[in-house]
Amino acid sequence: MRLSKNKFKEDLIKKLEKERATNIDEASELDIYYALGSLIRDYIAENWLRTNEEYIKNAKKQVYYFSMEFLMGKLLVNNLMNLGIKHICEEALKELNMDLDKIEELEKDQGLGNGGLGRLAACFMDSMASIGVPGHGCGIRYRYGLFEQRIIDGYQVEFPDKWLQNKNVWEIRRKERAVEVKFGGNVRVIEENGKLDFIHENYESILAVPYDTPVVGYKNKLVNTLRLFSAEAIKKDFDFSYFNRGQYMKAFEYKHSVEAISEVLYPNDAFEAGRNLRLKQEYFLVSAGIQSIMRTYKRLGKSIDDFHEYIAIHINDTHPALAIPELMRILMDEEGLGWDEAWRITTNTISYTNHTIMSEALEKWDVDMFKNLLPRIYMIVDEINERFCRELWNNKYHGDFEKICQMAVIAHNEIRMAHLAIVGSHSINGVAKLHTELLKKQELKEFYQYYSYKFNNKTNGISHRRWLLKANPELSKLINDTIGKGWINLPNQLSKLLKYKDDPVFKEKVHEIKQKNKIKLANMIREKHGIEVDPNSIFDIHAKRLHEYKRQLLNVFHIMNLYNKLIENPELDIYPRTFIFGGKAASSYFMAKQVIKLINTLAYKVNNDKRIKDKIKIVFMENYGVTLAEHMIPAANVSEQISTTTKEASGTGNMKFMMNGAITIATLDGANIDIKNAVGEENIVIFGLNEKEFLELYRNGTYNSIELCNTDIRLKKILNQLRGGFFPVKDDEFSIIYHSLTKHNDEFFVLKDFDSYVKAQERIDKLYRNISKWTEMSIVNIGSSGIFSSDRTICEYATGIWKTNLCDRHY
Ligand code: 8GP
Repeated sequence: MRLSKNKFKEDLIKKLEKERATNIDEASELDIYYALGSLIRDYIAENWLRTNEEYIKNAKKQVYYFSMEFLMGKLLVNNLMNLGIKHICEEALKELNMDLDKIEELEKDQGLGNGGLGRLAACFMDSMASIGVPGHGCGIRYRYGLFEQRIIDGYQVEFPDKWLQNKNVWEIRRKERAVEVKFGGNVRVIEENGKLDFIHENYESILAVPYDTPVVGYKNKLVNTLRLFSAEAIKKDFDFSYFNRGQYMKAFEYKHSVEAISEVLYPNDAFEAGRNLRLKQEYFLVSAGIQSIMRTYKRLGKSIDDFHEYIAIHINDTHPALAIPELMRILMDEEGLGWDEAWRITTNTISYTNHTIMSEALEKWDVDMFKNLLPRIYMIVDEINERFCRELWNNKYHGDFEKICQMAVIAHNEIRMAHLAIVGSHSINGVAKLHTELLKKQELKEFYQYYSYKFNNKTNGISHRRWLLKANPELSKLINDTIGKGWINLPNQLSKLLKYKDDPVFKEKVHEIKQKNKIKLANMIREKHGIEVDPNSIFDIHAKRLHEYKRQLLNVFHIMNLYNKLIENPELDIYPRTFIFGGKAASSYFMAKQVIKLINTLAYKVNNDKRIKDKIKIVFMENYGVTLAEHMIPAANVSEQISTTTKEASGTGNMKFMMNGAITIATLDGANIDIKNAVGEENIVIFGLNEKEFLELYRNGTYNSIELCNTDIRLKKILNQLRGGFFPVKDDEFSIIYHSLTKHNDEFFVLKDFDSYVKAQERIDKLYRNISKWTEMSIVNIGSSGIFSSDRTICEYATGIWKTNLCDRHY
């Protein structure tokens, strides 16, 4: 947008006066933050309104991205950037003796997600708006996002994330657009003129109130919407009859039970069976979302028969899979369509992404619980199952009960959400080539054989605007100065950097910027954790959710081995290294939490051992989230992407790190493979079992972890150290880790890949000594990262799945 610095200052001062009743001399940083937020929203408003009007007027096909998680992070600077006024704002604030970075710190992260899946949804929001796809997010406005992690005595301790404690300047509450969501009760079936009517009665009604947040496209005047629903009681806030009798708890029970639905995000990155509240949340989201879409659709004045021509609904994993029976319900019970017509529309509207093959994440609901909570929806799911099983019987598997039972939507008294999602949608995609192949060949093999035409791959991507332009302003400036600004709209243009990989001046600048980013992170580490780290050491970063398959433990064992070697020989020639970790463990995942304790215990021991002369340092950074990632990633030299092969569906952190010039140490898993193909083998460090070797070993069952330990003295020593005496903790503190690797035969092949990993780390050590060569590799990584922009991914979804207006950009 066009705006002068003076006009901006004027507007800001007016806002301060009007909304904060203060003037520029008296204003606190918080006053400035609120005034700024409100001002930016004003700037956005006109385009937001116009975008919506235009969508309606031109009846453009709309995409609704349904997700239980949106990990948006902070929005202030992102919005300024996308409006094209960040520079003006910075300058204006400077003249007023304020600093935008400081103001930004006051904004709370919108942390409504666990990890990869939620952050992907946020990157997709940015890309849809920026490349011009009419796409909106649909989610839950949890009052508490993912817990705040603090490390106390080395342990993770969870605290509520009160992100809404202060006003959220970005959202607009739209009470008048609230819809009712119904739970429980019973369904009465009436037959009239040969037609069945389903009357849902005795239900409990809950109000779903939308809060809309604008999603601003990059300098294109387009503003999409992220709509998050909050649960509210319909009739009464509290029950006076109880209140008057002094039964205060009882008086508020109803209100609290309703609000519980949107109270807190489940802090799990896997499925937690048997949680009635979670099922409630899932239905709450889809019912509210689809009813609100219906309303918008009605305004178009189009026939209900053409619904799928104008609306695409995408479900982010199976969590919103009840969108299928809910859309069926509305089309049949409210719009009066017959089953076949409703089914045609539903399956053509809905598409589904699978994000993991980890079986613990596969959602299954107990039939009785489901039936009680959602009686009408259950009837529809039951009918979907009946029809699907009949179809299988008639078309392909006549008499094959076992196969049909294997594929059924309901079996063994459980509803299988993945099966429902596959049967009820027209597209199923994995998130990286290997992952999609595994879905086809293994996890969903039967479905692929039956519905091969539905399966496709959409390799993940990240918003290069957030993860490079915003997170790494100095590098972005250098890129602009070198190849122009075209890459911001066309990220593939980053490849123009490749011709500078040998240019000494450019290399020197890239190196300098990395150093500066490292110094900033080192300062942050000192301030937050009181640990002194050397910015000239290699910054080796492992940041993601804690999970056994992500193998933070393998990283720890490598460090323990290095430490053991240094104790034996303090003169050992290793390049100084700072190992930095970040990540949260699910609050119920004891093993993962013990790994955090182990990292911190090791950190304490290593960091305080004078004998090793600061050659290695370890830091566990507290409360990893979007904002912390924005500080850590630009400072990384080494990116740890070391999951057990086949387990990481894609990974997106891997893309963020490479885009910022880190060299990846990786297994051939998920999108690491695609990164390797993009940068070439010589610009990434690969180790470990590949997919074939892994599957073979897994299947033939010959792996014996104890035997391996007995033959590798390094491992033997490390495992012994876990058992007691070595760390200042009680002897059985790490017994769960010890047993997982021995008694339970090392399910994730930590020990198996250890030797290969150590060698790969030795290669990193050697490579870094030649800083000129290293920087060249770094530039190749940055220059090859364009295809990992979510602009490319969204373009593929839009053309391949949603069939919305085509992207006119070339990726
Ligand atoms: C993650 C995958 O683990 C990761 O590889 C991928 O990059 C990311 O999704 C985006 O596609 N999966 C999840 O976060 C996930 O399955 N979470 C749900 C269980 C909550």
